[in-house]
Amino acid sequence: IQAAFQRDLSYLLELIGSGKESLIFMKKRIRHLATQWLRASHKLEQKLEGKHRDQKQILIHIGFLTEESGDVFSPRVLKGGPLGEMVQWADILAVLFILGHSLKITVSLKELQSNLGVPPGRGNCPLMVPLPFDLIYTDYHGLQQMKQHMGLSFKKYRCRVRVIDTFGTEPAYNHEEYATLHGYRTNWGYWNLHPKQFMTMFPHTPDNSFMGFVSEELNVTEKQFIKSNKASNMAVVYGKEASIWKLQGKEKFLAILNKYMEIHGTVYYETQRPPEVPAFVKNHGLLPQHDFQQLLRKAKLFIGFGFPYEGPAPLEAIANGCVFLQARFNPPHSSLNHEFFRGKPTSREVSSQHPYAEDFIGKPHVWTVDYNNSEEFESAIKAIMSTKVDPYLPYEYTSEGMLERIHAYIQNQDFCATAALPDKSNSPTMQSSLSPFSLQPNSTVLVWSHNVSSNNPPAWPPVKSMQVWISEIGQACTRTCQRHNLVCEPEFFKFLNKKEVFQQLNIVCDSTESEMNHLYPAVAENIRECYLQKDPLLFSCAGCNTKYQRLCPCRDYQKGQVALCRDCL
Ligand code: U2F
Repeated sequence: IQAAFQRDLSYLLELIGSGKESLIFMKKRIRHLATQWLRASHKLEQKLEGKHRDQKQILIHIGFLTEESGDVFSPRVLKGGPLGEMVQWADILAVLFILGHSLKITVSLKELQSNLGVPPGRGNCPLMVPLPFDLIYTDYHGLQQMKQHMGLSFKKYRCRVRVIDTFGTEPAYNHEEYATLHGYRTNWGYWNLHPKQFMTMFPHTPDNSFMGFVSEELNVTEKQFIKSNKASNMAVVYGKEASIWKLQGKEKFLAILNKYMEIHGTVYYETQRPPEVPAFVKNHGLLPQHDFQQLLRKAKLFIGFGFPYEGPAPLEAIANGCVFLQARFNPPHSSLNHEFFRGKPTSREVSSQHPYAEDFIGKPHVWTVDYNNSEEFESAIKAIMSTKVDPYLPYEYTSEGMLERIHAYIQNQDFCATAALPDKSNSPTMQSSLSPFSLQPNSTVLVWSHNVSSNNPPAWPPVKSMQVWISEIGQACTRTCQRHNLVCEPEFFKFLNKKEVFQQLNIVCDSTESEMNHLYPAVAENIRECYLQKDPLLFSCAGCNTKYQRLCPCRDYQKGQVALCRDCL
């Protein structure tokens, strides 16, 4: 069936149900952003020019909101607890609904079971029940519940699952056998999913799919108004929980800030002012989302103290014309050295409170400085106060951008097909075409030189967006591609994982081995040893080791929409 854009959001609000504080928050957000969503849906519809879109049957099971997983978030919605996840789920619901798919939404185990067709009380039944959904969006908690309650069907249908996973899961942690053998086991498990089935809040690693969320958009008049009404000496502190004010050493930089600016906070409190918040700070208490945006519209500066990591608020601040000032982390925080990331299935190094803001946005909107260096901090404040900055929102965080991206995933990502036809499906084509790549003059880059015709479904992203680069020793593919203004595309590893490709790259291999290692294909230059990847599930953009130069499949991307290549729509 053809999917038709669906614009009556009241039906979605009904589907969501009510009761929990978290659901109320999500519905309020959807209602508040309704006009923006509708405008975006018209724009995308025009852009797609009537292109056929399949309508999917979709189950959305928000595991972290179920009582069975403890539902620790709902009671904290009004108390300064994390809202980022709720923001994202609200937007996911809006997107899937507007794109015209048929949705079922569950936030309890009972509803999940009844939608899956599992008879209640038949928890671990080994039955093979046909799954009435093409796609299931859930999170790690929901995944666990499905595994427990779907019996044998779980294995068969897990390729239809999409896991909303804030910080991401790297391939080395996802692969059961590999994780167990090499110390990548975590509390979140090793699910042997296709790594692109994990969907993150920011484009953290190209190994996963970037889901994202949206920020409120402004029209030209609003932007003008904001610009002329900015209070150049007003700062808002990032953080709604009093605990962030416990940060050691904050007195020094707060004193400097206080010399120049009036400091505001939105820290939750019950009856009294939280003792952690100094008296010179004007605390508004936790604000409803919309009021928080209004505060940001007046403020010049949004300042982070180092926590929470990678939340939505800095994007909202920048979208409302604030400059975001944050601390550089040196050394970077990661699961190896920081409590918050410990046990998370990623080795990503977080170089500041908000690496996306640092790397994808940067100056003049984002300043990342060393807070221990008073001079650097003070001169940043002065410079910020005297710079005029326009409100800015990257396209991928607009409603149109998110609709477009999720549309592209739904119509093109098919992990069930790959599961049925593992990597080998591409070999015949590769072998029959002797020179699938052509060498560029500087001899490091290979580009796909002609169309591949085969009976297999066409690759997505399309192969013509591929460029192959060899990493420097000790460099991850993520970084290698970035350095060439490209993005690593793990879907293309299968085209590189061949002996011939080493030859075409002029790499001399005295021997070639095929092993399970998330850094392969790679070469150890000094010993002229080449390595191929034995298990496609381990293809990984992330990861490096001082022994290897990696073969990196990079691709182009649309400006402001890193998830999509130029010809991806
Ligand atoms: C992040 O979670 P947080 O909820 O702490 O992230 P924030 O960036 O603070 O923003 C969440 C929303 O809170 C809203 C604001 C944001 O959309 O509009 N808000 C509000 O409604 N009222 C206020 O007074 C202030 C802000 C992240 F998203 C999670 O994934 C992480 O688990 C968490 C820890 O790193 O950080």
